[in-house]
Amino acid sequence: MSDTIADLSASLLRDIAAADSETALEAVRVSALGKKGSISALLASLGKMSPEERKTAGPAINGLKTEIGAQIEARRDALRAQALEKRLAAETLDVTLPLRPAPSATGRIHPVSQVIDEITAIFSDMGFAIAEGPDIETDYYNFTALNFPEGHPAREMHDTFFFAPDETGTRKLLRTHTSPVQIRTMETVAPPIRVVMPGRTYRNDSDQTHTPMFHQVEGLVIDKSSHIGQLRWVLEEFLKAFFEVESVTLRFRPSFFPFTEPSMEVDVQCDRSGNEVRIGEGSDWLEILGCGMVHPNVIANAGLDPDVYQGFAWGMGIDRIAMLKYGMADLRAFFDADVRWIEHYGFRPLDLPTLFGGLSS
Ligand code: 2NM
Repeated sequence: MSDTIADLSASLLRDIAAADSETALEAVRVSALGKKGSISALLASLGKMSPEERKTAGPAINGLKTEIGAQIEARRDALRAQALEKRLAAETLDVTLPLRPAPSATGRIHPVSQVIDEITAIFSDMGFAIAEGPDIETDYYNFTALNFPEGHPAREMHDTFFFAPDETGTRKLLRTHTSPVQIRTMETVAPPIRVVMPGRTYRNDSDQTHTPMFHQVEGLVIDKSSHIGQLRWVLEEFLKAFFEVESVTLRFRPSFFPFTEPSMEVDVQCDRSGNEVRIGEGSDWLEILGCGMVHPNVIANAGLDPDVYQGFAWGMGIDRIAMLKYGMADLRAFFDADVRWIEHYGFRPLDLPTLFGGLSS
C-alpha cells in the first residue's frame, strides 16, 4: 500500500508541476480529488480494509490528500501570478505619447457665427432682445406687410427665390431680408420693443460680393416717442463697439426703402490708404447700413396704432461687416467649406466674445 501511495504521490506531483495553465491544473485536481479521482478511490478502499491495515493506510492516504491539495493550491497561485505578470507586461501604456487634441482645440467657429455672437453681445448690453423667424416666408410677411405694394418694382429688385405654387395658387418664398421677423415681433410683443434679428437671407444673385444665401441683422425700436436722434446714438454705439474703436463719424444720406420714411443710407468714415480699411479715421466713406423711421403703414399692418407708436429700424449685411472687420477679400470663400480657410479665419470655440473681455481678442 505504501508503495502505491508513494508512486501515486510522485506521479501527481509530476502532473502538477507539468500543468502550464489553470485549466490543465484543474484536470489534474479532478483526476486525483474528483469523485472518480485516484485519491478518492484510495479513500473508498479504506472501507474494505481490516482495522489493522486501516490504521496505517488511513493516515497515509489522508496525508496524501492534504499534500496534493496544498500542492495544487500553490501551483494555482503561481500560475495566476505568472498570467498577471504576462498581462501587465503586454498591456503597458506609453505615457510619453502626446495627447490627441480635443475638439475644442481643433474645431473653429465660422466668422459669421463669431460676428453674430459679437452683435448679440453688443445689443444685449444695450437692452435689446434677439429674435428669429422662419427662412421660408409668405409673400405677405416678406413684402405686403412691409409696404411693398403689389406690382411695385421694389419687389423685382429683390431677386426673390419662389417655391412652386400650392393648390390655392399661393407661392411661398425664401425671405429676401430679415424684416418679416420685425412684423412677427410687432404682432406678438407689446411695445416698447427693442429687438435685433440676425439670420439667413436669400437673393438670386452671385458674384464676388454677392452669394445667393447671405446673412443680415436688422434692428427695431418701437415706442411712443422714439426718434432719429436715438437711432443715430444706437448706430454709433454699435459701430464703435463692433469695430473696437474710440469714435466713429457717420454720414446719413437720403434714400428709399418701402418700409421706412424717411429712409437713409449710412456711411462710416474710414481710411483706405493702406492695405486694409480702417474704420473711425481717414478721409474716405464706406457705406455700411440702411435705416429709417418705420413707415406708419408698416406699424398699422402689424396691428399697432401709428398715431400712438413710432419707431426706427435698420439693417446691415453680416458677411460684409465680417469681411471688413477680419479682412477677407472674397465673400464666396465664406461658403466653400474649405478647412484651410476656416483654420485661418475661424475662431477658437472657447474664446467667446464679451464686452468686458474684448469682442475679438
Ligand atoms: C433696412 C433698412 C431700413 C427695416 C425696417 C423694418 C420694419 F419692419 F420695421 F419696417 N425692418 N427692417 C429696415 C429699414 C431694414 O435694411 C437695409
